[in-house]
Amino acid sequence: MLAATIVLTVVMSAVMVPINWNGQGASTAAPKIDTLLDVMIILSSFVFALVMVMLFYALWKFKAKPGDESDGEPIHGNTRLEVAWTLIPTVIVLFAGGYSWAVLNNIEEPTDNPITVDVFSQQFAWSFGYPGKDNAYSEGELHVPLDRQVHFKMHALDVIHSFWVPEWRIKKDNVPGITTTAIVTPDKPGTYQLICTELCGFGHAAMRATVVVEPAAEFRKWVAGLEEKIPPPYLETIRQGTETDPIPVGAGGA
Ligand SMILES: [Cu+2]
Repeated sequence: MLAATIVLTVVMSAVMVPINWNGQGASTAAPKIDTLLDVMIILSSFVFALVMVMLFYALWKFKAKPGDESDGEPIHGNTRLEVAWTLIPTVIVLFAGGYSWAVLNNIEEPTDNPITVDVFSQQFAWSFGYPGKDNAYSEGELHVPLDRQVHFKMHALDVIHSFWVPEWRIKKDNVPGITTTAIVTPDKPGTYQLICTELCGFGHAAMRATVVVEPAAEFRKWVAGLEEKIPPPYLETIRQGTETDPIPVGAGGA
């Protein structure tokens, strides 16, 4: 049975691990999260294989003979089996939890000079506030510098939304009344899409914004050219939001 379980685990992992489930990666977190997913696939394959092998073994081994109409034997527990089916899942879940925790700690490790960008979400649009110029503000288009850690401070103006750029792998809820933080270091220049991934109303499916990752000099030029300022009610939202991020973050200069 153990041999069959191992063979099935290896076959399923060999089919599923090479698939690029998350698509292109464009942040320092992406390869770490993709590796985490691969490890979870292997663990899940093992659990699935174990259950299937035991199921089919039982079907074959304990099949009733033709004409046998008698009741099954009553079963009064099996200590060894019960210890095994408690211990194995406990070890797997603790390992998965510990490993995920370590990855999250690693990808959220603050660097020396992060930049802070405010994210405002509302039905059904995104807008952004930048440091470096007095409350510079853009709607529907987010620019960030390449290879520099960005701390996105999330402010929901009405209902819950969720910030997701698939290439960065990070997803974070925007919740009215509190300020949540997503930490990302984009490491590939290009244009991406910010997608709302929390069903927030009728226009949810269209709640997207363009994300441009560009070298620092171009980013500074772009922010300097912004004419609009963060609207006063939005500044009030920032002031009133309860900070949930334990890491003290100053307004990083551009
Ligand atoms: Cu939405």
